[in-house]
Amino acid sequence: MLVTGGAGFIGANFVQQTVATRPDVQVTVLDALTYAGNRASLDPVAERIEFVHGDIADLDLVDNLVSGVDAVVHFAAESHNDNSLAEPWPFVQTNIVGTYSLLQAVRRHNVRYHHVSTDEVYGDLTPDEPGFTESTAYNPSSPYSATKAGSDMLVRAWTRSFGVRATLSNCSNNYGPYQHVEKFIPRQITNLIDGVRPRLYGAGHQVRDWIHVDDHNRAVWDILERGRTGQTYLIGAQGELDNLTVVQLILRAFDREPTDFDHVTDRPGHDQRYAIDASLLREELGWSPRYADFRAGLADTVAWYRDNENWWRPKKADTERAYAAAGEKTL
Ligand code: NAD
Ligand code: TDX
Repeated sequence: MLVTGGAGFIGANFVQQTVATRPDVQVTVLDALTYAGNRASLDPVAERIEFVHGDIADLDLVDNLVSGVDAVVHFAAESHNDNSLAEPWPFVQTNIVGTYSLLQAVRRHNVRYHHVSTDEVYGDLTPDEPGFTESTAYNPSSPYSATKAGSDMLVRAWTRSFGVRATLSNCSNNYGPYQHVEKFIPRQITNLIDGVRPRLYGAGHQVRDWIHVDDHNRAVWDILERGRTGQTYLIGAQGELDNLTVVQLILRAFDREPTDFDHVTDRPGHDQRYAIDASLLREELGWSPRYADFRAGLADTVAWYRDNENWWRPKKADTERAYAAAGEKTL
């Protein structure tokens, strides 16, 4: 199996889960080791996998790697909304051109392909609307979500026009170990470890539908093994919480007062609410989340960041400098 983006957050957890639970699967990781990639996230399985340092948009490299595998699971992406607002070009290049490169290779070699995508392609919801389903119309808001939407459309077209054996999944917000400190939950946990107050965009009323990364990755395996070709599956664990509540749960884990955070500049075009209806995945493939309790999963995640400072420390100062350079200010 070729796993792209295997040195990133979800990809590294996928590779670790795969090595632990499926000893018959041989994994090759292809990762460009951008600012978001970290070889150390694969240290626990380094002896059990092959690692290739390279770009998914490199057509010859990708063609060569794909020719030797039975399946491709495509996680590699530029993944952070705030970065896509500051500089959109890498998102177009990696998310769209990179996906094109993989699709051409799986088409040529008739290799099974699974495409990992996001619920953000559907835009956002008002408080009363039902959750996204597989038939919700695409309506992306940010350069990040627009390029993910574009990549999904390429997959659909290559499936219909060229018979590529592809499945797609669109998942909600993930949390868990090995997530980059630019993202909401690890940023606040590592701020608190450093004695810095959490940073909440605007009033914090935006809602995200949280899922533990291991539950996401078990769903990816279910789809890979039993999903229907051409089908999209939404992945979510009924984990809707507003950002203010999440910050206050993190503060509680550090025995700090619930008001001990700062409101900072809001994100332009900030999506208000995401929510997933995962009925198809649950009913057709029998998937259900193991981390039904967000508070327990969050406690594990806080413990992981406390225990693994060596992993995140090298990225922390640069990340905070980038937020300051982008103009983030306390309100
Ligand atoms: P991440 O930013 O942590 O990791 C991305 C990885 O891709 C990094 O290791 C990076 O080095 C690699 N990469 C980037 N550009 C590359 C290129 N051109 N060639 C090869 N490798 C490259 O991202 P993540 O949070 O693990 O997200 C993984 C996938 O899951 C993405 O496709 C993302 O859109 C999707 N997703 C993420 C979430 C979430 O909450 N994080 C939710 C739903 C879907
Ligand atoms: O410091 C912060 N303060 C804050 O209030 C940060 C970094 C974020 N936020 C808010 C913005 C969002 O409403 O928290 C929420 C979550 O922010 P992110 O972690 O940046 O995630 P989001 O923009 O929702 O996108 C994530 O989920 C979908 C991933 O980064 C995407 O890759 C995935 O597709």
